[in-house]
Amino acid sequence: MSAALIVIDVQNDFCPGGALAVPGGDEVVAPINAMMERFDSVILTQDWHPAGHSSFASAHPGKQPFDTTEMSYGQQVLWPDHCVMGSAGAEFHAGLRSDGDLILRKGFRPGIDSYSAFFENDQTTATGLEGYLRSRGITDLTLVGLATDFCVAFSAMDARRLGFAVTVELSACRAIDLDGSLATQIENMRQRGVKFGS
Ligand code: VGL
Ligand code: ZN
Repeated sequence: MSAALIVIDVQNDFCPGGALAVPGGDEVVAPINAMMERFDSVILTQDWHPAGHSSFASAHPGKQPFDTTEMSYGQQVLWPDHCVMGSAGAEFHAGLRSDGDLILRKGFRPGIDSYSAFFENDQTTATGLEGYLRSRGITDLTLVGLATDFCVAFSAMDARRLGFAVTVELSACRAIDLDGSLATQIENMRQRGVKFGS
């Protein structure tokens, strides 16, 4: 058994003062740093969008942030512009240890969003993370970071679908909670066999 800590999107734009601030987003930094020692491997992800990305409300005339739209791959929430590649908002929170083994970027294709660290929102375009984990013999994943009900949840459920053992450490996650999405996604994760840490 080999275990990895996967740190999802602990970036300035998801922290207080950022473009898509998650309430208490910066509170995850200290517990995540403390957890890193306990894992064989630490992997960090970055939400990484080109300017004008199709998940931005600003790219859809007449739409406001948090409206939804229909994309070729299904329904998509439209977000404020965030995590534009190379911008300060896309950088990791300055207090986060970022000396992990792998930094994986996602969401860089203009026409498709990617909440999950494994597959983009069409559920088929792979990021390559599965191959990285398998070729290193990693079987058990603990997920932490932002946001619980979007990128953490989608990553956790994809990981279960791929056969990994998955724990989400909720004390080191914070949620956006759009229209009850936190409770919905906790239940979805539970049904798919995701375990929850304290
Ligand atoms: C995320 C919304 C848009 C996340 C990323 O990291 O949970 N949420 N892009
Ligand atoms: Zn995004």
